[in-house]
Amino acid sequence: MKIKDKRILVTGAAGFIGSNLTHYLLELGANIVGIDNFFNGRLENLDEALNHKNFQFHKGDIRDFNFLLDIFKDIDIIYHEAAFTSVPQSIKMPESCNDVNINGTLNLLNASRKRDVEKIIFASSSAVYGDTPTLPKKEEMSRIPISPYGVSKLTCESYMQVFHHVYGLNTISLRYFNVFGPKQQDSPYSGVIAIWLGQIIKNESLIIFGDGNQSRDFTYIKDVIQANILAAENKLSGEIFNIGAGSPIKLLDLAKLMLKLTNKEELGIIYDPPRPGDIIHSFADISKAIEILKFQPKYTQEQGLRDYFQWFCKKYKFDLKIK
Ligand code: UD2
Repeated sequence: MKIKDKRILVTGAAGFIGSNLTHYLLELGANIVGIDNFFNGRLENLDEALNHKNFQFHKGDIRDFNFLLDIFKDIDIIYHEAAFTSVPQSIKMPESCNDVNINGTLNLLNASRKRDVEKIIFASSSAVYGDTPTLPKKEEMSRIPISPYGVSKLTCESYMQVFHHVYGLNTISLRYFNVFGPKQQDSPYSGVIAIWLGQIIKNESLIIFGDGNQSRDFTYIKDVIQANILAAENKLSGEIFNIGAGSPIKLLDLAKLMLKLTNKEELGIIYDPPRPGDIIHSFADISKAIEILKFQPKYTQEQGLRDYFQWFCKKYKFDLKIK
């Protein structure tokens, strides 16, 4: 199957991952239908796509079944990136997280069945593992989420598998590990790298929640896109894959690295209390994706950070001296 010949629906197309995916797929020559309700997404993220002849955009919500049926015309593949994405926000608003992530995903699956969609690739999360002590995380290990967000992603994975087994729909879930890169927004509910870059730009100290010994397997967006293309081209269905860099970094080391790369070491670090619902360590075993999907991450965290900072400076005309 060649993805460039396909008609693809991207949910959450104006969000961080959805918009990066949309632009890449357009470059490949695919036809894209993008949807977003602008809860997290921003039209600005779709700048270069909006005038593209192969791109159609519809504002709407995945919880609206009739909206989905209307726009599901000859869709071959769905990349389901629309989500309630923030762990701390899910702790404040568990019902909203449940509604968007679980009910929205179920709606999408039902609409896909009705319209004979070939394949759905679902954006899951390493949050499904929770804080179980064994590292690195392998797909078959126990999953004990510790936030409503984690519960919602785990439930959606189960729905992906059930729709594969019961209705014969082709589904794949990709468990993303802390994705970062261009178009990630600096907001209190965004990923830490985008927040810290915002602090660097404003010449503020970087704020670490906790002692900075927690670690994450930060994964560059371009590697996540690679995984999504491979997942669409693979014939397997009902499967789940970890998608990470496979190399964890402590938050304190990440903060120091970001300050060093931007020549802003003088800004320093401030420690705030730990965040409730935070996982301590997260680290992906990506051998299944390497073996079956032929996934091969190309960016170390340092390379990813450089690429991201360079994009940011060009886009927003900031003059950071990147090392
Ligand atoms: C990220 C994703 C989530 C999910 C998860 C997978 C975002 C917003 N969230 O959640 O969708 O896929 O990964 O595990 O992308 N931190 C600070 N200072 C800050 C902000 C955060 O120290 O200003 C810490 C935070 O306490 C945590 C770590 O940085 O220990 C990562 O936080 P995050 O919000 O970037 O990502 P996470 O792992 O909660």
